[in-house]
Amino acid sequence: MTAFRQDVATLGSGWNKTLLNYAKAMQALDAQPIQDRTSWKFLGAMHGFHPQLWLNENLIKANTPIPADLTNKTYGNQCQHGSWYFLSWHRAYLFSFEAIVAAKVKELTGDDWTLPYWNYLNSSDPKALYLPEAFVEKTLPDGSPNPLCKYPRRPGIKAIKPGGGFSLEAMEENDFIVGNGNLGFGGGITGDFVQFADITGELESNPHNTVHGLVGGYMGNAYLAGLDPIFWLHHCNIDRLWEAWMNTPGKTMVHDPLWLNGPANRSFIMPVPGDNAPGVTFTSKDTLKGGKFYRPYDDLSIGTGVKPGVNAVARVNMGSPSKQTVHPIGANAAAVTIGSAPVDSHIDLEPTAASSSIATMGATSPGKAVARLYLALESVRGSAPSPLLDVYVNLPDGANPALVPDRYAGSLTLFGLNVASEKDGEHNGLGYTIDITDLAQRLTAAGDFDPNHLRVTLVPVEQISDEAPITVERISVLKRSGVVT
Ligand SMILES: [Cu+2]
Repeated sequence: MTAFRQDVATLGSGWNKTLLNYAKAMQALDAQPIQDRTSWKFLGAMHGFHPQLWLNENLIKANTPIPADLTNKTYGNQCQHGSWYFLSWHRAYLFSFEAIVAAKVKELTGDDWTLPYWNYLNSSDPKALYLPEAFVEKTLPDGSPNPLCKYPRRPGIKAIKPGGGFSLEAMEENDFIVGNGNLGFGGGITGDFVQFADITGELESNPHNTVHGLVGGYMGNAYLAGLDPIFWLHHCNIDRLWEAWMNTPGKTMVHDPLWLNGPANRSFIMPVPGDNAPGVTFTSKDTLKGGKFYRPYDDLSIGTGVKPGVNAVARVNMGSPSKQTVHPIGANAAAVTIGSAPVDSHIDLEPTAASSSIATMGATSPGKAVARLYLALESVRGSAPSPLLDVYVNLPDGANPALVPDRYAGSLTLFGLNVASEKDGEHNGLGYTIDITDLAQRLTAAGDFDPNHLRVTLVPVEQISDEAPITVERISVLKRSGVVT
């Protein structure tokens, strides 16, 4: 491997050497049986594995022996989502994958190989939203089928086409985990191993989940996503965004031993190159700088929304994350079901807490109380793999949401909802938060914020219908409080 992971856009158009070698290695690994821990399918199944679905998709046959590694709670179904292990687990997953592909490239061509990243939020690159050409070409230069587009995506996709919610806003968050763990950059506290836990971190929600949904096909289903070769370039960029965030002054990483040494009840494990060589177990701290699963990047500024090393805090610092508090200041009365039509839900607020939130939101002087407001969608469940939901606040009666963009709170790609809703006793649906601080300020300025209540409208956009509805157990408003430092 060469030293630094690079932006795929800087490696040359079409079949540059890195992507041609990637294709050759992928083809060879994809031809290996799933019993090999370095096979393409085994690597994909480590993210998510559902035997019946894989059978339906013709990825395995009825008589394919399924390696015990995939079903005995060691290697299979490990991917961590809705959890503070999301970033560390995926970082080690990338490292292991990159080493296995690099070894195959070496064997086939003698070349070194490093996993590149897809810098889709690089505003200085007009082609940033385009999948690299090599991922959409029908054939390799020699005319044979292109393995990099072997598995399905949205039909005809050449570029991702984001709606309103695709952004680097997560990078403005200053804290990996806040207060009791309901909010933050990196996901909710889960001391134990949970493939899909309950609180989605800001970076995971957007751009991570968003890109999974926008590419679609296998990328839109956590049980299949790891099979699409573009998955790895996407996650490489997510990993780079985390690294950029950690290197920016004013950001507070988690130092809890539960995170550093976790999970508590089960070891994460990754395969290494070689024929079923023993895997390597690890904890989150092994993925940090100096750890055995750490890899550096060529650049942490372009397309990341931050300037590592430069003290330019985008958002007022609310003090030590452990001293900040997060409290619900209102919730709706009952679970809501969303089918093919938008659904309104009414939230009664504690008026004093709501008013004080509004009054302190804009605080910037050190020592002053400061607040932010969030909508929390708790225990969201459904059968589809990545439904898309738009969320609005205080829409005027009967208004067409599309015509009232100033009431738009955000979009949620519910990536992994099918996994998180499995009735296996291990899953409880997924939780999401949307920062509505700026929106509440806009509403206040327009005279449309009533501290006694809020109306939330959930608009189904994709993969939500009367036949395949989603349910939201509770919608609450969270007040995050701190002191400007
Ligand atoms: Cu992912």
